[in-house]
Amino acid sequence: MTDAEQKSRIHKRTCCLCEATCGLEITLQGEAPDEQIIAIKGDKDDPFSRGYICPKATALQDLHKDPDRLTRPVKKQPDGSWQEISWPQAISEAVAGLQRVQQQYGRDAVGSYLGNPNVHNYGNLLVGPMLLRAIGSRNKFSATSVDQLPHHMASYFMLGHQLLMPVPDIDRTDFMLIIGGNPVASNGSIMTVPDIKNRLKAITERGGKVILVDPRRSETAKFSSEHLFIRPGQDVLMLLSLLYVFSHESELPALPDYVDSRDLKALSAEFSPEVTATRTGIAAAQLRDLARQWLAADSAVCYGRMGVSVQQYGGLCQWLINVLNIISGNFDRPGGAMFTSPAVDLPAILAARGSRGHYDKYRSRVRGLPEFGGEFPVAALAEEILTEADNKKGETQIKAMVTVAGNPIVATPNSKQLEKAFESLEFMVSVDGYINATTRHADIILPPVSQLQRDHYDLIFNNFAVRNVAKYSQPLFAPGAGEKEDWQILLALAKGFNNSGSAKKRFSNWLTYQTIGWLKPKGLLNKMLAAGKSGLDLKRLQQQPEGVDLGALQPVMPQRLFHKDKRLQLTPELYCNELERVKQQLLQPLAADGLLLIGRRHIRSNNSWMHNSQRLIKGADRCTLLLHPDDAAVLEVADGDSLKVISRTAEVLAPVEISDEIMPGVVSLPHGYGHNLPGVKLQTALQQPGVNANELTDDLLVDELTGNAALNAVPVTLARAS
Ligand SMILES: Nc1nc2c(c(=O)[nH]1)N[C@H]1C(S)=C(S)[C@@H](COP(=O)(O)OP(=O)(O)OC[C@H]3O[C@@H](n4cnc5c(=O)[nH]c(N)nc54)[C@H](O)[C@@H]3O)O[C@H]1N2
Ligand SMILES: Nc1nc2c(c(=O)[nH]1)N[C@H]1C(S)=C(S)[C@@H](COP(=O)(O)OP(=O)(O)OC[C@H]3O[C@@H](n4cnc5c(=O)[nH]c(N)nc54)[C@H](O)[C@@H]3O)O[C@H]1N2
Ligand code: SF4
Ligand SMILES: [Mo]
Repeated sequence: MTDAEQKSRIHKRTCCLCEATCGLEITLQGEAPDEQIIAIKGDKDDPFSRGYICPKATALQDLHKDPDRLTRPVKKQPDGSWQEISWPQAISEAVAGLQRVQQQYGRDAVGSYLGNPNVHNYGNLLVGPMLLRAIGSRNKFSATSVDQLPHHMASYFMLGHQLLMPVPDIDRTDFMLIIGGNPVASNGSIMTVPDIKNRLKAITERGGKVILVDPRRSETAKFSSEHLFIRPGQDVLMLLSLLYVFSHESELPALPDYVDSRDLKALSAEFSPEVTATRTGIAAAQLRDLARQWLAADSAVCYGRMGVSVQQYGGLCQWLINVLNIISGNFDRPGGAMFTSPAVDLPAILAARGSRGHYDKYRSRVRGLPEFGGEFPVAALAEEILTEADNKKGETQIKAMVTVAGNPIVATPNSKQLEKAFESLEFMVSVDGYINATTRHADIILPPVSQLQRDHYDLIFNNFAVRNVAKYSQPLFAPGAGEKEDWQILLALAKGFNNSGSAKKRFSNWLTYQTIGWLKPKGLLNKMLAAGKSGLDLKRLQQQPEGVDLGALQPVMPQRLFHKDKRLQLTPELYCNELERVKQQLLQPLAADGLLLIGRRHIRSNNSWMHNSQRLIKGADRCTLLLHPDDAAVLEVADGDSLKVISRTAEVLAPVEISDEIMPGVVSLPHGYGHNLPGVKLQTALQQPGVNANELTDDLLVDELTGNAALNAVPVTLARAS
């Protein structure tokens, strides 16, 4: 054995980049502090991911070593340059700046935005809410309202808890209908499912069917038995027609006795497949065939994701998907829509503290959009910053922002307007490792350690996994001298705020902060594990770093319902009322001209923040406008030509990629690009900056019911670049 071999070690951990939670096996060589990663592979011993990883996992080492990643707090200087400052100075100036704004304008004058990586970081999940409470502002926003808000709301009204979300039992189903999800590129979402390709293949290999409904014949189509095009934004009509066929023309099993329902025949009476076909593009016969296959299958599940959540009727779509799963007899049973029994039972823990979710307790100031779970829809963020408050009415305008692991300027609709809004802020603090489109507006940036320098437990995604699993990962590398984890930064900020309120309240906060600082998120995690039914604790999990399999999903109903009466509400009033708006829309003729813009994801990309890895971005430009050959012919453009894409909010210039994988009348542009803005420090991403699709998406296009942004089916026109 050579010296080098003797000094190599293997580290096992969960990849925290996306929802699939794959097991990694990282080989290192050398001795600290010069230890080098020599390989990142899939961990074959991980009982859940079974050795699968995607290319992003290998980029974890690039993130860790990225020269653009900040490791010290920085403060913006009057000339726009950044200067490193100490942690004590950074925290105290950050708190002082935010408190100054609150003293002048009121508590709500500080807005917050939490981005997606927060849910992949259990320290942030535990300490983030404390910071928001310490800030004490109603103006809270997050990536939820450009994403899964409709799922939470359907769960809240139907099942009684916003986090009790059904998961497709993919490993046992005989029929899977996927609407508006592309798990082969995204690796699954609200369905934590590592190794999706093999799991989809297994369905067809055991004689089952996978049917995909998507305006694009996506990567997932290759693993499906059938693909149907649907006109973007019309899914609600397809789902209502399925409800029509189920309730008017089919024999359905009896509803479980814990379900309360209105007359489904009456609800769907106006949506026969003949009525909706011209709008959806799915012929009546095709739709009936789909319904027939679904009901004939021994077990079946319908799963809908971004394509149906982030559109004008996202709320209704997710409700209807649940309704169809329930009435077809596939709820809470193997092969259908099931629920996890997680080792850390987040819904139960939160419910015990009185937190199941809430809706429309108050509304946003400018547009009057409803809060959900204490957050406003992010489509309303820019207007809350830009619209002057009427002081006589006691209104408060947002004058300062805190962003934590978020890039709203690239991630949320009408980016240009949000940029203008952020430029007008009096003060801004970002907890983030990069100077990007959003954080360049900050006065102070507080950077956390890299993904490999912290421990990990999947507090959220184990709740939405297709098997019951648990796994704890130690940090691979210790934080460098003077580096902090996210939770330490958030806790320091929260402590800094604790100088107002009564002496009693200040003392109780102080006690809480001391306890967290002492226990650390790890200690809290251990307590939460102990409170669960799995019998696991941290010690046990640390003995098995490849993860523990707790078995297939089990029936849990009706005990797991969170409504006090243990009833499942199939047809909550507000959903039924919302159908009126759909009926009105049915009467309007379809716009004859123009195209509809939808999004897309690529396996080598992750929202806006992984384009700084050369390993990932290499190859052809992926930020292209997909266009059907018929539409290309009308415009007389060829592959690689640039086209102007014009919407109500902006126009961008994008290179064209002609393909019949996209439906005629539809164009697709991925999100997460558009890095070439003044001040952005992402040297690798800037080599192929792309354009920001969210300059085209519209803050005024929202699902009225939930407030979720409608980022899909945005009307656009195209023009040749002069
Ligand atoms: N590689 C990679 N993986 C990721 C991410 C990433 O950026 N890159 N992001 C992660 C995040 S944050 C999330 S939330 C998940 C999302 O996971 P998914 O929802 O699986 O991801 P998308 O690729 O957005 O899939 C949406 C699909 O809906 C289709 N679609 C668009 N409009 C409509 C419509 O009106 N109707 C129907 N029926 N379909 C429509 C699109 O063509 C697309 O195929 O992915 C996660 N995983
Ligand atoms: N048009 C269109 N827009 C979309 C979507 C779409 O499909 N189409 N998808 C939407 C979806 S599903 C989502 S989830 C949102 C994502 O919206 P966001 O979460 O706002 O955006 P991200 O691109 O994920 O940016 C994450 C930020 O967190 C930082 N970061 C990464 N890891 C960490 C960490 O561990 N700690 C800290 N403190 N910071 C970290 C990164 O540097 C980056 O600045 O985008 C949405 N926007
Ligand atoms: S699919 Fe890729 S990014 Fe997602 S957890 Fe697995 S390895 Fe990580
Ligand atoms: Mo997301």
